[in-house]
Amino acid sequence: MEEQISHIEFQQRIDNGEKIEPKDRMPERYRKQLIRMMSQHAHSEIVGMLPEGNWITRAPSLKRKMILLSKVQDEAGHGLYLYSATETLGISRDEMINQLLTGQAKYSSIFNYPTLSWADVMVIGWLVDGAAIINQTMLARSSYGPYSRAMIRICKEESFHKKQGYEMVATMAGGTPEQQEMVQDAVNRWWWPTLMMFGPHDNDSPNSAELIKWGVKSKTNDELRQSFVDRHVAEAHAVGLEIPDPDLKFNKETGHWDFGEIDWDEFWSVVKGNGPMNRERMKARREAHENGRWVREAAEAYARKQRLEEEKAL
Ligand code: BYC
Repeated sequence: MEEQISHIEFQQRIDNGEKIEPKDRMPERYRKQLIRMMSQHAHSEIVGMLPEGNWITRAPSLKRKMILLSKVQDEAGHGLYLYSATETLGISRDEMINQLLTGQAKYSSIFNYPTLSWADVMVIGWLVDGAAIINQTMLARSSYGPYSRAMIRICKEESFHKKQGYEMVATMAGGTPEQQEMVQDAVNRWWWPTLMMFGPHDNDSPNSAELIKWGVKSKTNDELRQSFVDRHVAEAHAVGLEIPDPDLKFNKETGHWDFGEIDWDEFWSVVKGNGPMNRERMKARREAHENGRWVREAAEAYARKQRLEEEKAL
């Protein structure tokens, strides 16, 4: 009964728009759902450094190299804010990393596709960061204080990433026929995987109803996907690019773009670990974790030494 009352009180706080803070009482299921979603989000930021990181040494100019380096570094920062925010729910960073490296935790499907040309870097900035910001602007209003605050800063940076991606796309789309072909090819390969980032259709999304009830999400997967399509079709057409979807059609009655069906078999295959780059991505993360072991051990040894010295001085 007591548990039931606390559930009602908790729901009232959510319905009143109050933020839930780490030391507040919360249903165990709310805590678990947040750990699942926030840790997956953190992993996505870190694994998401790999596809673009692949082009840092081959950027076409010093200016582009510096921009790309900063962008990839920003993604690392996003991962770190999100791991810290998730730690406030009572899980350690070690446990989260272990869940990623042993395949128990997911990360976004989008990062399991290869970056075949420099144009992929531009299109990731435009489409992938563009999708991320639509989703994350919603999450900046999430009911869990540390998650929503982390999102505010992340959204500012993602917004800049998207602008730089679109600026590069627009430049290349206005270039030579070869450059136009290269950027169109990248759009053709990234469009559908980007639509998949928003997750399964609402009818097939087991977590959405609960997350919406608790104010973690305020829009459904399909609503966010539609906002993304509406915004990005207009941006593509503005620079003369085509969207690779024969069913794409403006619907005057709804005021939205209708679009074709996503290949859900491909989506689930990637989510289950069988996408084009899943194995390489996990191998890279495992190696990075092993190669960084000495740094973690050295930092721990230094912290121990500092503590002992502080104790001696007391
Ligand atoms: N990929 O019930 P559903 C970035 C899973 S990185 C893989 O709808 P939910 C960037 C889902 O986890 C930022 N799995 O779930 C970085 C669930 O499985 P579990 C990326 C997916 O939680 C570098 C099952 O399918 N953004 O911006 O209501 C460079 C059923 O789904 C995916 C985030 O991480 C997917 N795409 O909604 C550039 C956003 N979709 O966990 C850019 C934070 C679904 O029950 N996350 N699944 O085993 C979210 O907003 C939500 O968790 C999702 C899924 C929309 C992803």
